[in-house]
Amino acid sequence: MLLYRMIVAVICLIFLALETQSQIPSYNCLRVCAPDMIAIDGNLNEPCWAQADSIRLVDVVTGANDPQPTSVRVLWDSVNLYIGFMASDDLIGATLTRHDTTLYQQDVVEMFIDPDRNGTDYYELEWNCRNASFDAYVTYSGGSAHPDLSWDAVDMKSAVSVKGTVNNNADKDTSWCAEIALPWKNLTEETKPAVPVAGGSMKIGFFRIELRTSSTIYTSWVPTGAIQFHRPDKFGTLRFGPCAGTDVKKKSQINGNSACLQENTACLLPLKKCSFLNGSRSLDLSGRVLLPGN
Ligand SMILES: [Ca+2]
Ligand SMILES: [Ca+2]
Ligand SMILES: [Ca+2]
Repeated sequence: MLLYRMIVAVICLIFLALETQSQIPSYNCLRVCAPDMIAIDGNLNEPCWAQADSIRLVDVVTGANDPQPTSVRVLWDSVNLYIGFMASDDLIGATLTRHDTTLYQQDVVEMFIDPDRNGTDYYELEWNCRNASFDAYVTYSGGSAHPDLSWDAVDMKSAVSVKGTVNNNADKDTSWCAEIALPWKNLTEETKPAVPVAGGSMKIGFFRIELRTSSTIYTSWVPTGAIQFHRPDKFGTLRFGPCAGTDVKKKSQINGNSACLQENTACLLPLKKCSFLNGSRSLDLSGRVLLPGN
């Protein structure tokens, strides 16, 4: 009888673990397949962004939808991780403008990224509507996060656009948008640069803090059940999608085939079969670069 109960308990624990695991979402991150396709100007109007899936943040405690939605899109290439936050907001405001100040005490969007997925150290980055940024290398142990603000993403580029007026409560605003390029070379976790590979993955979290007139709203990609963002076990999975080929150089090198030009302007997979000026390469439907004779 005791053995039977132990077997049942083990089975229940396995199902519980599987269920918990299944609650952690995954994001298929498309690769930007040509250089200089994204201008970091605070506008997500490049065709790449339109093709990227959108994550909607939810209440970090309850998982409920936020009446002022926040969407996050992510892209990658061998140089950068690209992040686009679009934050609906009828009351846009922030007064902090200096780097590494307490941006999290005001309206802010945040990303935590754990390149080696170990859950014991990761990077925390934040941006506000003034394009001020905060970045820290966080060690996590015993359920506590220990941020080191001396770490800076020195080559990170960000830009913000605002539909509305900042720090003017007399009118009704619409939204603000942060567009970011975070170079992999800055993520030297445990002294090893983070190098994404197609088919590989990292752990990542997205968050937002909104100061309302009478409350503060905390949202997250994955609810943690408490007003607590530092839960690396609740980070989602960022999966790196395949690339049409690093051989694809610039739009100007692409043959005048309008379909190909359009596809490559979008710079994402899958691509139609395209010919290039030198006639030596084309792309198949899976986006692979085909060599002559293939
Ligand atoms: Ca842009
Ligand atoms: Ca780590
Ligand atoms: Ca810093």
